Amino acid sequence: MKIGRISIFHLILGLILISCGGNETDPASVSSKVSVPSPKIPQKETSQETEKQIVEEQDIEPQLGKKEIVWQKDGAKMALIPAGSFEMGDALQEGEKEEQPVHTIELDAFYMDIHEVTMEQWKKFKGGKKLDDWVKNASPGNKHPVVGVLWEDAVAYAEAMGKRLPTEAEWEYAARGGLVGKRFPWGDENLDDDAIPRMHANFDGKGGRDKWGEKTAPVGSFPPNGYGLFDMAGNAFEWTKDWFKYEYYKKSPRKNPTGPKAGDNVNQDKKEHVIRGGSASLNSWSLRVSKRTTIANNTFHRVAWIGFRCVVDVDENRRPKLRPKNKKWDVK
Ligand SMILES: [Ca+2]
Repeated sequence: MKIGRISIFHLILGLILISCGGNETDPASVSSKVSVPSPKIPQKETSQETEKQIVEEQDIEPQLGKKEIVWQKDGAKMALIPAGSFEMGDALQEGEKEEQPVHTIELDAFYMDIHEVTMEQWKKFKGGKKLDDWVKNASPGNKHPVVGVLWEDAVAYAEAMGKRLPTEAEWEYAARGGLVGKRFPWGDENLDDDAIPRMHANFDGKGGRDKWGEKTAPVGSFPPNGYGLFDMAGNAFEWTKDWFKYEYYKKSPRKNPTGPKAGDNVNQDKKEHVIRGGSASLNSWSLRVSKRTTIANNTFHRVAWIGFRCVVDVDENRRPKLRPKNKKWDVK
């Protein structure tokens, strides 16, 4: 397996990272209302209670059947990922053992953030709390993806916004963008020659459209995939909801799998969650859409480039489901 460069600098960054974090969510200050950009609200005299109800109904109804919505709470654009089935895993049989066996998965529809959560969104969530210098160095600007995020903090953000993290299966299905059995979100071209991958993703080094060495690019700097999702390959690694277990694919349920009950001990006898998509710090091998990654064996340097994006469930009418405040996402 090929991995990116490891340096003392990265190891220091990683050590700094594991000493920070913590859940600073203020659930009382959030809601889970969604809306389109300019919902029309009837101008008529009503009681406050009735008016609130009308506003919420007006906000939600226009979302029906829309391929893209704007999530009110964090301003994120979200794309509808249609219900369907796909072959999960490494159909090209070129990757790691944990990417096998290829197995059929059926998923309900959901909405997914079209971009990784940005520094700007993260700063608002954290109440302007100062970010570590190394995070600002890796993602130098508000439109860059937030990185250096612990899984627990990503979950806290998602819950505060009335969203959740994607399962590993949802992530791969969405990243494939409707393509079947391909290596990357855009197709199969060139694994060893970086020329084409650099037209589609920010990974270690520069060239073509990739103007960013090991730093992240502003979200949306490369073309979207077939579902309108940007940066599913490269830029920031993305947390998924699932624990990392090497042999999970042998036992995964077919319909809406939510990962194993517990992961393998991969990081100095610690369990870790799955990260997906590769990052600005690793090479094109990690951009493969079936590649499963975790923070294994003290490779903390990878944590520096971990961000995330969120999803929202939809009901049978493809309408976003509102998540009650303070309700923990139950994966059972
Ligand atoms: Ca790059």
